[in-house]
Amino acid sequence: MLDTEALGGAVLAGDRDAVDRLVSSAMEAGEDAAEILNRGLLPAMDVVGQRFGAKKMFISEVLLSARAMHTGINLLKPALARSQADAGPRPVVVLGTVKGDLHDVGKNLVAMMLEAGGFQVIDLGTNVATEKFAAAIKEHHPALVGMSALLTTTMRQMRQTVDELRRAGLLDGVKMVIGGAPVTQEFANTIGADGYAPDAPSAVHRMKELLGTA
Ligand code: B1M
Repeated sequence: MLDTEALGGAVLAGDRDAVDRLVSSAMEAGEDAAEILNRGLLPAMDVVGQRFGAKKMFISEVLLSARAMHTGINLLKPALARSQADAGPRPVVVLGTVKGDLHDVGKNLVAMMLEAGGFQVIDLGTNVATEKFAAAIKEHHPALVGMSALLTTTMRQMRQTVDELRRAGLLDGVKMVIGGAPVTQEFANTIGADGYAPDAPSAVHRMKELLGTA
């Protein structure tokens, strides 16, 4: 039985041990991994965002919440992957949070859901400069590149990175999907991205659509 209140409270308190215990016991009780993620972990991170925005939480506390969230996500990862794994060849996605941006909770969720959805993810992490995207594209020949930005300032960086990769010919034949809280479909249109997704499940769906496998 999933105790959403206790789990949400543990994320808010940044209590990794409690998150570990509550997620583990919910899984042992047969609770669906996607339910634990969608009803227990994600809503708590929304509350963190509201409190941070209202200056009711310090950055240090937000970081602890983000780490507690990662603890939960890591526990769910194998179950989510098992439930959705694909038997066919796995299209490669190069994924990263753009230069100047250190937010990775959402990007990690996207990575996890993509892996669970049958993609091979080359996760470049956060604060990824154009050169690093370029090197990964040359090395891994991905079908798709995914970029995340959580700050209005790094949306500008996203535009620059996309422009630079395009000018270098590195996006020829490669589909580009972007996301992150301030990113919109309109912004995706202005920078010429092939797709925008508001959340991790729709990122997987959009990428499959672009490959014609949705
Ligand atoms: Co920051 N931060 N932060 N922060 N932080 C925001 C983004 C902010 C909205 C908070 C606020 O003011 N209300 C605000 C941005 C304002 C703006 O630019 N408009 C902000 C700020 C200002 C800052 C700093 C500048 C604060 C400071 O230092 N004064 C600083 C910047 C540091 C930097 O990056 N250079 C900063 C720092 C931090 C922490 C390090 C403390 C921490 C990050 C820890 C970490 O990620 N490891 C942090 C956090 C946690 C947040 C909030 C509270 C939560 C973000 C989060 O994890 N959300 C955030 C407020 C908010 O978003 N409500 C905030 C949960 C996550 C699941 O959602 O990341 O949106 P999200 O991802 C979603 C979708 O967006 C989408 O799918 C995900 C899952 O469904 N998605 C994609 C994401 N990437 C995608 C890619 C895709 C498709 C979909 O395709 C490839």
